[in-house]
Order: sequence, then C-alpha cells, then structure tokens
Amino acid sequence: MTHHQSDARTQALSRRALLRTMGIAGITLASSSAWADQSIRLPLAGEPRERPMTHEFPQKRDMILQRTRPPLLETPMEVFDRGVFTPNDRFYVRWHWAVIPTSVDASTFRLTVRGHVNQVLSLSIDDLLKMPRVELAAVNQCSGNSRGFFAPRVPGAQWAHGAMGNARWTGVRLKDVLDRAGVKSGGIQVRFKGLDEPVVPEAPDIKKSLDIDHARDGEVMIAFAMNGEQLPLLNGFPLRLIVPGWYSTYWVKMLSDIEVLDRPDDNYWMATAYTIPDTPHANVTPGQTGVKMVPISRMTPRSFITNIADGASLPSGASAEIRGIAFGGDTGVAKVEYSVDDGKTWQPATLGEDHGKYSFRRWQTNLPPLATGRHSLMARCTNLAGDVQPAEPNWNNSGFMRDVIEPVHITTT
Ligand SMILES: Nc1nc2c(c(=O)[nH]1)N[C@H]1C(S)=C(S)[C@@H](COP(=O)(O)O)O[C@H]1N2
Ligand SMILES: [Mo]
Repeated sequence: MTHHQSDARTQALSRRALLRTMGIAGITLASSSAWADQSIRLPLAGEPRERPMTHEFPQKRDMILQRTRPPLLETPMEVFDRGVFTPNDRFYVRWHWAVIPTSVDASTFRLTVRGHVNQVLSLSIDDLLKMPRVELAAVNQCSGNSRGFFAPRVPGAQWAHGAMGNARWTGVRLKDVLDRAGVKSGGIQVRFKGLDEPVVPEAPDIKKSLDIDHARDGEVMIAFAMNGEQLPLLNGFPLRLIVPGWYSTYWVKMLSDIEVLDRPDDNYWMATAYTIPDTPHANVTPGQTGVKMVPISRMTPRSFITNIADGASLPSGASAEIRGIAFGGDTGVAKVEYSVDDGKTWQPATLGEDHGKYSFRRWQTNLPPLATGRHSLMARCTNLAGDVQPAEPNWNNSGFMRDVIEPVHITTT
C-alpha cells in the first residue's frame, strides 16, 4: 500500500467517534501529589538524571515527567522497542503555555480560514470529514529532542530521546482546504494558530508559518485522527497540522485558525524563537557570535538502539540481537549500519517494513560474540538523499537538531 492510502482500520473511523467531545474538565491537568513513586534514570549529560514517572495525565499511561505546567511528558525508550508506531497513550507531549484548554466541544468547534483569500471559511469537523481523506505515517519530533545530551548544557527541557513519536495520521490535505478558500495572488505564506493562549496577555501567541508552496504540496495535512483514533487532547484534539519531515514546532495543535499572508511572517515564533545557526547540522562553537540564524525546518537522519540500555551488561561469548528504530528526516531510510568497535568498521543491519519515507523504520541484527570487557554499540542511518549521521555531536545554544550517532556502552562478562 502507498502511504497515502487509508487502511481498513481508519476507513472504519466513524463520524461519531471523531465528533465525540473531548473533555477533561474536572480532571486537574497536574495534581502534584499524584505521581507514581516510580522514577527512571536517563543517561543525560548532566544531573539530575532521575525523573519521576507519571500516569496521572488524561489519556496517557506511564510517561517520564519533564515538567508539570505546561505538561512536558517524555516517551520512555522501551516504548520504541515494541513497535514502529508509538501508541497514543505513550506519545510524548509538549506545550509552551501553562494554560491549555481542558475540553473542546468537537460539535461546535470551527476552523477558520482567512486572510489573503477569496472567501473566508468557517469549517466544522463534519465539513472536513466530507472532504477527501489522506493518511500517512510520519515522525513527530521536537526540535529540542535529546537536548539533555548537550554539553555544555543549554537551557530548556532536558529531554532524553523520547520527545519524538511515530504515528499514522489521517485527515485532509491542507491544499484542499486552501483551494476551497481560494488563495489570492500575492499570498506568500500561511500562518497557523491553535486554541491555546498565552498566560499573560503581553506574551506572544504561538503562531507558525509555512511558505505557500510548501503549504500546498499535497503532503501537509490537517489531521483529525492518529493511529486510527481521535487525537488525544494533549496531542491537539480535535485537529492538528502535520508537516511531514519537518520538526514538530510547525505541527500546530488544536488548530483553529489559518491565515494566508501577503507578507513574510515576522512574528516572534518565526523570527526569534526556533531559529538555528545557518551551518551544517546547526553546529557552532559555544560562545561563537555573528552567526546567521534561520528558522528551523527539515529533520535529519537519526537512529537508536532500543533493546539494550546504556550501561547494560551482557554475557560474553553469546550472540545477542540488537534492534532499534531509524528515520531519514525529510526523506526515507536508505540503510542502517551498526558498529561494535567504536565506529571503526560498520556492517549493514536488516531493515523492517517500509511504512513510507516519513515513518520510523525498524532495524535489527545479531551481534557476533563479543570478548569480555567494555564495548560501545553504535547504529547509524543514511537517508535516501545520502545524508548520514555525524560522528561528532552538534552544539547550539537552543539545544536543537541533535542527530549524532548515539553509542550504547555495555559490559560483557
Ligand atoms: N497549539 C500548539 N501547538 C503546538 C505547540 C504548542 O505549544 N501549542 N508546541 C509545538 C511543539 S514545539 C511541539 S514539540 C509539538 C509537540 O507535539 P505533541 O505534544 O503532540 O507531541 O507541538 C507543537 N504544536
Ligand atoms: Mo518542540
């Protein structure tokens, strides 16, 4: 099947199921006393490395608690070991403002399309459900995923590798919605905003923009379903933007407002926040000044070993399976290789099923028997454009775009 074809499961997504009001009113988003007493140790660059686990957020099971208000919940690595799609109730959560809507009534919800268009639209979920549907698998990754490995440390959430997830998204093409409104000539960008509002009125509303050609490429999607179910509230119920291959800062949640602009968007969230050095891998030296900054955009290839934790010990002489996930960034995975000798030599791993170029891809291999001692296991992904993960970590003062080969250190005894 092509990644645009719906499968039987999502065909079955009923109108009723999608229009169900998502309400968590009455459940406090974060009752501080209610953490599970469990904690998890993350292999971060600096202390503290312990994080509490929580199961107290609506529609979420055990998650790593990075911050309570706004909710920042991380997916533990073991979840990525279980399957190529990240379950909705283990999918990471990130919001900027502490106050987010705790319920949305899908039957009265409207998506506005306005600005440089022939006709202003106010679309109900029902209107969208009547339009042609598309589906694709895509990785949603925060720009700051893995920030906690930056050395020297940078401010911001100290994520390990779990500010990412892969899902099958179902919705309508943004292009079809824009065509319905009729973009006037001179429309050059499209700006997106969700229902969340800043806590203080002077703070800038979160708005993100895409160039008009990108917005109309037929891949950018307004999604109403994730892995065959309505979106969890914390992941943007009832609608979110999907920008395949791009960092999730553009994947606006609770999408309620689309504005076609006839001038470049210079709002804070485009011009100041989420910019990166215009250098390979957004890499600079700490303290370096005078670097040209550009908005973050495409993702780069990454890969992870998911079944062996850093610091694990394995029996020597026995052969062990290693496996994991990889993604190509803004194109597909061409190959995943592994190394057991600190990256001196590399062998190809076996790739799992291809769910489309924006999806996670599973990989696995059997290690040769290793001598007693310490070893570092590595995986590296090359994408279809020939881009390969670097051996040296990048650094920038926002902690964005980490994509280095991530070794897992083990001891064989
Ligand atoms: N409305 C809204 N959309 C948003 C954000 C937000 O704060 N508000 N944060 C963005 C960022 S930076 C990330 S990483 C993703 C997180 O998506 P998730 O919570 O579904 O994993 O949402 C994006 N969309
Ligand atoms: Mo993000």
